[in-house]
Amino acid sequence: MYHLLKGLHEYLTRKEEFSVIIIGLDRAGKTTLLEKIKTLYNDTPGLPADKIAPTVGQNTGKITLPSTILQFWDLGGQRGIRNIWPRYYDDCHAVVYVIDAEDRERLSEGWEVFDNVLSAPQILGVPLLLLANKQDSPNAMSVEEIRHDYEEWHQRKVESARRRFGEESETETRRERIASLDVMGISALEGTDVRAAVDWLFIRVQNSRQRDESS
Ligand SMILES: Nc1nc2c(ncn2[C@@H]2O[C@H](COP(=O)(O)OP(=O)(O)OP(=O)(O)O)[C@@H](O)[C@H]2O)c(=O)[nH]1
Ligand SMILES: [Mg+2]
Repeated sequence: MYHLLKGLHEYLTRKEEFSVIIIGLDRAGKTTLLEKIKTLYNDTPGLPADKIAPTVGQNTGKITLPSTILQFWDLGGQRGIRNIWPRYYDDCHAVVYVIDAEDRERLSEGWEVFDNVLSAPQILGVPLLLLANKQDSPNAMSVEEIRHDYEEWHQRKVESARRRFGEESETETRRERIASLDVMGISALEGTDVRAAVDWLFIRVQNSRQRDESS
């Protein structure tokens, strides 16, 4: 009887675990975001911003939400180590792509890399959130400006491919994904809207699990 009740209790209180990868160019603020998430959700606070060094490899962090555990993988964004990202694509349930909204000079490099991420077949159906970080800075571009900049960049790319190859390189799925892309503004440093981003992840991983179960 004890084992039966224990089993039932475990079943009712079990938490499903989802993996979320945090990617983006070096200095976008990925580790600052991860550490802020830890501070906001865990009893043990994450590292303060002045103790964070560039990531060589990965950092991890786990938070517990109702019936759900989110396991974060913050991957280094320097050019030479971006090639490790695809190794995480197969097992991830959501992708967070962080943009430094303050660094206008590196925006197109950021879009180039983002475009590569979007073309990975493993994450085609995976929820993807674009975060315009550093909104605390007076020089930061707003969410609308960031979205607009990406759409313009993308349009230029599609047109140049059409001119060069004379054909439509864009698939319907990809077009839909870009049209429905969610962009949110945050300050990882100050924690502004970080909870809203985590709520988005929580809802989207739950929804995609329900879709998987019913298919
Ligand atoms: N003003 C401001 N600065 C930020 C914010 N988030 C991060 N930074 C700063 O941006 C710099 C880079 O932050 P990191 O978190 O190390 O960036 P990263 O994306 O992890 O970089 P890599 O590990 O090299 O890929 C640091 O000086 C941070 O303090 C933010 O929201 N606002
Ligand atoms: Mg880092």
